[in-house]
Amino acid sequence: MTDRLTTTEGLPESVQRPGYVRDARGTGIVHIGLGAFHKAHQAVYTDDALAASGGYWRIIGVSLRSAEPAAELAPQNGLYTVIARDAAGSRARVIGAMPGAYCLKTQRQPVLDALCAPHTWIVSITVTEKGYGLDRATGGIDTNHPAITADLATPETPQGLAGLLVLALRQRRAAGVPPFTILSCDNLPENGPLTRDLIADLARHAAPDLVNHILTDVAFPSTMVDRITPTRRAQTGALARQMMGHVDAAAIETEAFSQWVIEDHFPTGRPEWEAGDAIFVDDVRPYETMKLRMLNGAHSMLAYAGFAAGHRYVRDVMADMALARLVRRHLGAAAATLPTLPGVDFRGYTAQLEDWFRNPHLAHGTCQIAMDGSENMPQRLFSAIPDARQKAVDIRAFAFATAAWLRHLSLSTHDCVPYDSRDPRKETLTAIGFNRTAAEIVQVMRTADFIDRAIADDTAFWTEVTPILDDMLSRPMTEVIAQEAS
Ligand code: CS2
Repeated sequence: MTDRLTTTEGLPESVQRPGYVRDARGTGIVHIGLGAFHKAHQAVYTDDALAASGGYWRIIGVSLRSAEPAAELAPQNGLYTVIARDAAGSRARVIGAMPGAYCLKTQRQPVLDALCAPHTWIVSITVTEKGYGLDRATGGIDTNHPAITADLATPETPQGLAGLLVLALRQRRAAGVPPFTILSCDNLPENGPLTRDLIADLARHAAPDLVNHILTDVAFPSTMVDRITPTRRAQTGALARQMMGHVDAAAIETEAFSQWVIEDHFPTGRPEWEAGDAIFVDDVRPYETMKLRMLNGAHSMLAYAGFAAGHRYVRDVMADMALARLVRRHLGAAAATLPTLPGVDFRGYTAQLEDWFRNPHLAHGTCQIAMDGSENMPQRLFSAIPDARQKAVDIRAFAFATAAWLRHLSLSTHDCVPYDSRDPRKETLTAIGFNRTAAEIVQVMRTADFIDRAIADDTAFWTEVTPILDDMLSRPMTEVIAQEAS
């Protein structure tokens, strides 16, 4: 029987391992949201930083609800393998940046102790868009979000991100410990200020005397993060065992490319993430808008259309010539809505994105990307429309992507095979999208509270969406795609 990965001793030569003595490095970061993405991204940059210049920057991982990520890491001394896959092959790297991890739901006190420790200088976050509990219309808390409701009712035992941060900041202040810097790494526009306003709004209700402290003393740098990281599949374990000679229950697969653009505003210090090629800038926004509209926007379009056309993975979508053409059209339209970005060539970026999407070694599920549309579509798709209007860019690509999303809400393929929708607004969306005509769906969707008023009122846009949706609901998606691409 193969042993569990517990040490970096004796691993095959080909495996990259931490370039520092793990136990000599203390912890300085608490990371909330212990999914594959964090393990493939920020933790890797931190590993590079620790190897390059040391510092007390190891990471305590926290998942809010699932006990699994911490349980997987515990018997492995926090070690896990990142397998980067592309045409050049598969490369395994053991990450040592995370000595331990906890689950808030089952291990509340150790989580609070870690957040309140004076040596915790950064709290980073990847809880996905739906984890914030954000009311998009106000930029404050969504009082219907289950975690926000819970945290307002019982602020001393928070369950969600905002409640946890407010309590930790409150306890730190009471103990005379300066606040940590809060670093959102989710695909949300202006994720720094967005997180600040959310936390401040929760405090307004739960701890009013903390609001000023949050707004004036806590730093919230913005970031743009990028690394395509599918959820773990059954074969990931077998691959890890083959490459490492050990069982690694926490192994993940990811693409070889990785990017991190960070606003350099860390009054409480930070690791030398430049060592992993992170880029520090004064203003992240142009990068973030580019990534959200191009990579993530095209991802959403190809996931909704590709899923309905029977494509399981992104690589299958890219092998469908008609759909690949629509991906290119979408990328072109999204790029045309953006302001120029010095040093960035959108055509080159488009070619790179197509290459990453084609990666035959990555099993990135269309059903994975097709989750949480109500949280994703605003910044990925809808935000481009006013700019498209202003720059006289054809909105057809955005109308097609929107129709594909709305078609997904019908919860049944053209052959009447049912599937489930995964979205925090599932009930509302099902009521909108199930068993209705295209015109009815569009009409109701335009009144939804998560759609920006300017977009909802753009009648010409919705007039373009309706016949495409009608087609998608009445004909096989492959036919609709072929016609659209011709
Ligand atoms: C994807 C992203 O699942 C999705 O919605 O669009 O997770 C995407 O893979 C990452 O943002 C890439 O950095």
